[in-house]
Amino acid sequence: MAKHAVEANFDGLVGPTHNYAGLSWGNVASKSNVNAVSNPREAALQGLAKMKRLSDRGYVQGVLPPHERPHVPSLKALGFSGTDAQILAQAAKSSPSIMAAVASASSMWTANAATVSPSADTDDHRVHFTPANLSAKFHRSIEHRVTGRMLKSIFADEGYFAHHPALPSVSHFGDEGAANHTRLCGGYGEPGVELFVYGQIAFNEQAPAPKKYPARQTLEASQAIARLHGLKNGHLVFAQQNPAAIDAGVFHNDVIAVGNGNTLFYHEMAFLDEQRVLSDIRARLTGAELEAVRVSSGEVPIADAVASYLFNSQLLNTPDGMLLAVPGECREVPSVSKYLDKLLASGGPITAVEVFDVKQSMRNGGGPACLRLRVVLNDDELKAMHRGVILTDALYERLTTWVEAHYRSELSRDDLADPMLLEEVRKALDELTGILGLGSIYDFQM
Ligand code: SUG
Repeated sequence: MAKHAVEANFDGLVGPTHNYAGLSWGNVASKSNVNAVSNPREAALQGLAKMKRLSDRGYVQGVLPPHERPHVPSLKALGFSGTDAQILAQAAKSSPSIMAAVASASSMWTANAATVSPSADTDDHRVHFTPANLSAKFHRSIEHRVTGRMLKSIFADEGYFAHHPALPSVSHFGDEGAANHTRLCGGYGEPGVELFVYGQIAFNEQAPAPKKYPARQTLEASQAIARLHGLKNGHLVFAQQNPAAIDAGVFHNDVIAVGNGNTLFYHEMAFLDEQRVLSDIRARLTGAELEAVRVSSGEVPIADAVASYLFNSQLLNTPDGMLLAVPGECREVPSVSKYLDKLLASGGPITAVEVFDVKQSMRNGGGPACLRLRVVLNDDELKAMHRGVILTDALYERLTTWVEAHYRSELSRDDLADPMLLEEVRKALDELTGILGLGSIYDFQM
């Protein structure tokens, strides 16, 4: 019999080095805001406010801490040497792009942290985690080791949780985690269908692929994760992302589709073979009929979907239906705002729309859905995990005070190599692991 389960959302707490460095070719917002001055304090407070609102609504809300940035061990591995201050100065002088990459706060987008398969789907009935290698971008490829440590520390009980290392970090196995993975199901505790969306087939040069921007996820990576997680065929659908969408700035599937329960909300340009995707899901979904909420290009042109991040919304169960938690930009793009009004009047599965302000993150191409990693947990698993990262009123207050004490309100590219910034970050993170009860997870703590 299916066990009672919930979807817990783990948001990445925005780190003290949040900045706009234009590091992500193919991500339109990242490129268009390059060198803008960021406000890390505001970014972290916006993220915390989002978490608090959802936690107040009764959703299980967790926090994943930021990574240590600038990451001096990555600079050492690239041949920079001396004291930390000398290493930062050398890197800033000779390789400003490398310096910016190791200072990025990109771990905030925890939809890319890992792929997670709930125990109701896996062979051994444990929850499986694989940190994403994020090999498409250097600044993100340095996240997975620490992400793995965090996940192991939070989900430590091997009786319930299984952890795999990231896939080999080469383009053939490029893996972007849950941003390209959606689960559809009747109830969270029932076996579901895991939809893996890939941008290209690495070992088949003839297969369709984008022409302008890179495809970050490969079929081979998605298949490897499915094998590692012990997912049977009956639970699996692999679908190719439409290369034209990637070339229009849809660098992850979660910029053009989001699923929850039996509902898939997507743009008509999301998949290369839309009808096959729908019929494959329908053939496997048990305990519910698929509700496909399709948005046409006539209603929302793809450029507007990318500009507003309509599909990078969180789709959440409510007592009366489903809530779409959208970024504020959705009400600023006329076609999208009009569409949302129509959606609400349609009597479909999505019954509420609420706006969340995550502008600081949005300017780097990260909407509400990018900022969270979904982990479906049954009651026993929820009890077994480390509870210190679950947001309560007290933890929210504590984290807000912590941000206000440690974060700068302005950061530009020239500040990234400031040795004082590194010191501030380490002091703040050391305190944070204490607040969250996580033990030593950072390189500087080892
Ligand atoms: O990987 N932006 C991130 C945004 C990730 C969004 N995640 C999801 N869609 N799930 C990326 O492109 C920009 C950093 C900079 O340019 O400074 C950046 O890494």
